[in-house]
Amino acid sequence: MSDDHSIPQDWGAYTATEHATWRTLFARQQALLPGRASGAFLGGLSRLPIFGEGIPDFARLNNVLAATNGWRLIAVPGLVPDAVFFAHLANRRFPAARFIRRPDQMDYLEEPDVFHDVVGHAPMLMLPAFAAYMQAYGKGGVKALRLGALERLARVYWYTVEFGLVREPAGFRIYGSGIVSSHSESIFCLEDPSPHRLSFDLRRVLRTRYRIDDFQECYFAIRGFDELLELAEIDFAQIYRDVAVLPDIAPGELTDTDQIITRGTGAYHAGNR
Ligand code: HBI
Ligand code: FE
Repeated sequence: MSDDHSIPQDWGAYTATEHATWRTLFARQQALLPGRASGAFLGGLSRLPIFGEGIPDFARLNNVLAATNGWRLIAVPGLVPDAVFFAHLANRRFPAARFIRRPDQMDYLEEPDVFHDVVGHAPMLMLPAFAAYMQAYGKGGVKALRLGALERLARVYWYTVEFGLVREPAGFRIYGSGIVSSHSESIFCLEDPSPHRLSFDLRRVLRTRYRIDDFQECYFAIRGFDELLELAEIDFAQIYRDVAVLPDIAPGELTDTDQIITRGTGAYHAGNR
């Protein structure tokens, strides 16, 4: 492993079982995502050489990603340190895990694998506004580390890149990678009465804790991808100072100023505590 934590993908070394895991995961999402995932996501996916047969070769994906918005996937063993992660994003390199989950982890795993990283993240990198937002997040991450604001900035990533919804003319749609790569959450986030759905608000999101071990209790919907592009142009330093004096908000909590789209019942998590 080099300093930037990259490793060769070594596509030829994937086993038949690993390709079969991909096929199962991909077929499930292919059946679910039309009508649930955003047009930007579905369009990006259709233009990439990502298919149902097996784990894609990053070199082939990179030919298309690089020619479109200058992004590339680089293979990594798994989670990389924050500073390394941000440095890659700032240079339009997305670190994608090489490994795929075991057959007994089809429905749930905490650490991102190649299915999550490729199916979840690569399609959105085909959209110019999103491609710019991700790079800005990398640059912002480097600054947040210096300002001691990483925990807050990470919430923005979580509630947009990983678990974001977007308003489309026909209704709310998914663009968050953590949702589009999850069979159960693709349904839960849009259809279950339990979670809150709120309009995205930067200061609100910077204060909102999140759970990494279960469905989200709150989803934030953007008006469109221009809203993310606007975030990419803001200087967060003053905003960090503003929110530093305000209390954090629990994942399932509502506040007086929330722009509520649907108020959740909280029933799912109440039954799972
Ligand atoms: N590493 N490979 C990988 N993928 C991630 O999504 C990732 C990471 N390291 C750090 C990280 N995410 C987050 O902690 C930051 O977004 C805050
Ligand atoms: Fe992710």
